[in-house]
Amino acid sequence: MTENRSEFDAKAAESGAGATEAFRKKQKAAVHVPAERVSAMATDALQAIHEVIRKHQMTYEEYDALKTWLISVGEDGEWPLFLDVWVEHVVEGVNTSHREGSKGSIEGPYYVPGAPEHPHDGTIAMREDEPGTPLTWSGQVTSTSGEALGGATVELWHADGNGFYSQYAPGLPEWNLRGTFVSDGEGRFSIHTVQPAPYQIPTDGACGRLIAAAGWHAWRPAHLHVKVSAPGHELLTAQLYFPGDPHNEDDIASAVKPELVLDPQDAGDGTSSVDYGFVLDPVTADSPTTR
Ligand code: MBD
Ligand code: FE
Repeated sequence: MTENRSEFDAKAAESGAGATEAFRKKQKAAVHVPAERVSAMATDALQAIHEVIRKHQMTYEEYDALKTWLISVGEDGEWPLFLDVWVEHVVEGVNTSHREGSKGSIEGPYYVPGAPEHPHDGTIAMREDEPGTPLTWSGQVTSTSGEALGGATVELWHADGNGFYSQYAPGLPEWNLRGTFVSDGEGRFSIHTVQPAPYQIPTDGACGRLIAAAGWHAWRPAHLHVKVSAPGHELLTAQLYFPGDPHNEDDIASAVKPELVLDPQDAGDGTSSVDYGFVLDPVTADSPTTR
C-alpha cells in the first residue's frame, strides 16, 4: 500500500464514525414504538438468529468472534454505516411499495439537511479544480395526476471524484457537492455538477473487517443522492446511477434499481448531459412517514 492509499483509508474510517454523530444530532426526540410491536419484531429477529446458529452449528470460537465484532461496530461508530448498507434497502422497499410515481432508493449515511439553495438553473457548490466529468442534469417534477410541480425542491448530494462526501471527510469545503434546487413554474430544473466516482465503503473499520473476513468486495457504484419534495406530496428519496458501472449489478448496499440508471449523453467536449425527472405521489391518509 502506498502512503497515499492509507491516507485515503484514514479519511474513509472517519466517514463511518462521523455518520454516528450526525445521526445522534438528527434524532433528538425519542421515538415511541408500542410494546406489542417491539415484542413481535424482537422475538422474530432473535428467532431468525437462533435459526442461523442451528443451521450452521455455530462453535464457541465463532460466537466469541461475533461478540468481538459486534462490540467493535459500536466502538468504530459504524452502526449507521452497517444498517444503511445491509438493512435499509428492505425498509425502503416496505415503505414505498404502494407508490405509483417514481422509484426511490435508500438515503444512506451521508445526507445533511439545509444545503445552499439555488434557482431552478444553477451550479452546485464545488471547488475550482473539482475533479470529474462536468454533468448537466435537467428534468421536471410532476405529480402522478400529471400536474407540473413548480416550487418543488430537489436536494442533491454526492461524493467527489475520489469518492469522498463533504462534512464526512476532512479537507473539503463544508457544502461541496451539496445543493438544493427549486423547480420553476413548470416544475423544471437544470443542475450543473460533476460525475461522482464509485464509492468504496471504509475498509479499516468493523464493516470493512466483516467484508474482508467474508471475502466480499466493498464497492457501491457511482451514484447521485436526491430528495425531491413538493407540498401535498410524499417525499421521494432516490439514488441515480451511471450505465456501465461494474457495480450496478453487485452494489454492496443493494440499492440499484433499473429505473434509477441514467442515460447520459456525451456532449463531445468532455462534458455530458442527462434528462431525468420525478413523478411524486400525493399524500393520502395512509401515507407512511418516509424519508
Ligand atoms: C454511501 O455513500 C451510501 O450511499 C450508502 C448507502 C452506504 C454507504 C455509503
Ligand atoms: Fe452515497
